[in-house]
Amino acid sequence: LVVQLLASPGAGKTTLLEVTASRLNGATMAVLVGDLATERDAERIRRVAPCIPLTTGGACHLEMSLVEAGFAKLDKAPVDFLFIEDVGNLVCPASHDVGQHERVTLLSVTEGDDKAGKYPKAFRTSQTLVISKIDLLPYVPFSMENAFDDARRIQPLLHVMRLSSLTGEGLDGWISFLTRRRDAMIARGDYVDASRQEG
Ligand SMILES: Nc1nc2c(ncn2[C@@H]2O[C@H](COP(=O)(O)OP(=O)(O)OP(=O)(O)O)[C@@H](O)[C@H]2O)c(=O)[nH]1
Ligand SMILES: [Mg+2]
Repeated sequence: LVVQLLASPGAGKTTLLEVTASRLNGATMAVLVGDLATERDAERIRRVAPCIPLTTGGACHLEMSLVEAGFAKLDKAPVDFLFIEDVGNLVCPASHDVGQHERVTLLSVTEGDDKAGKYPKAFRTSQTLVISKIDLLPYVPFSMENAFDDARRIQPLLHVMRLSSLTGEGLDGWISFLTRRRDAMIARGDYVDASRQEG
C-alpha cells in the first residue's frame, strides 16, 4: 500500500513514521522522504526502516520523476507499506500525485481548527485526515468539532482519525486503518509485486 503523507512543516509526519515502524507487528515498510535541502528526516527514519531521501533542491513538493528515481534505489524486496512523506507544505503537494493509493493529510492541533477551509485542495484530494499531537489539546485552543465540520464540508467522504505519536493514543487505530486499507488493495488486485519486476 502506497501512502502519501501531506502536511504543514512540523505537523508530525516523520515522527508518525518513526512510531509506525515500531508498531507494525511483523509487517514491513519503507519510506521515500521529500525535503528541500537536507537529509535530516531520512537519517531519523533510517534508524527504524529503509528510507531514501528525495531532495528537491528548493521545490516545494515532490514530483513523480523524483519519486520514481527514489523508488529505484530501494531494495526490491517486497514491503507491505511504502510511505511517501511529501515536503512540508499544505499547498503545492496537493496538486501532485506521487503514485499513492491513499493520500493522508495531517493537521496538528497547534495549527488551528480552521485550516481545511483555508487550504481546501489538500483536504479535498485526501482520503484520510489525521489530527495529530492531540496530547497538546489541553494547551491550545482547538475545537475537534470545528475541525471535523470544516474538513467534511470540503470533503464529505473524508475518513478522520486523531492520534498522538508522543503518548501513543490513537496509534492502534492508525495501524489497523493501514492494515484494512492494505487488505482492501490486495482484494482489488491493485498492487505491484516488485519482486517480479525486472531491472
Ligand atoms: N507534543 C507532540 N509533539 C509531536 C508529536 N509528533 C511530533 N511532535 C514534535 O513536532 C515536531 C515536528 O515533528 P516532525 O515529525 O519532524 O514533523 P514533520 O511534519 O515531519 O516536519 P517537516 O518534515 O519539517 O515538515 C518535533 O519536535 C516532534 O517531536 C506529537 O504527537 N505530540
Ligand atoms: Mg518530516
